[in-house]
Amino acid sequence: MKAAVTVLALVLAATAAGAEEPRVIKVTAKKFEFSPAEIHLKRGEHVVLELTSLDRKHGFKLPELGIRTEVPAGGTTRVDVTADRAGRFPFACDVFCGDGHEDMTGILIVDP
Ligand SMILES: [Cu+2]
Repeated sequence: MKAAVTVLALVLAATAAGAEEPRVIKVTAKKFEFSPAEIHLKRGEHVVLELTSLDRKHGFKLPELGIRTEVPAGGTTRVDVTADRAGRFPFACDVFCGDGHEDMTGILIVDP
């Protein structure tokens, strides 16, 4: 009986831990676009953006939420995002990556 209770406690603990895992949103970066270029989340939701470059080094700047990071060539960078307010927040590559770099933009849409 004691063993059964222990197993149940472990299962409950594992379930609770799983519920706190942030949602991972995979985003690829390449000349000259982010995909998806439109990312949705809910206000207060903790998500992880997993940014992967398919070619060279890129930047990821989302100034209204204070986010700025770089994605190495062929590599992946994870960045935590929790938006405390709803709105439409533009992001852009801020590492010059060639003609067309200026078009490398996207938008994070936070639903209320
Ligand atoms: Cu760029």
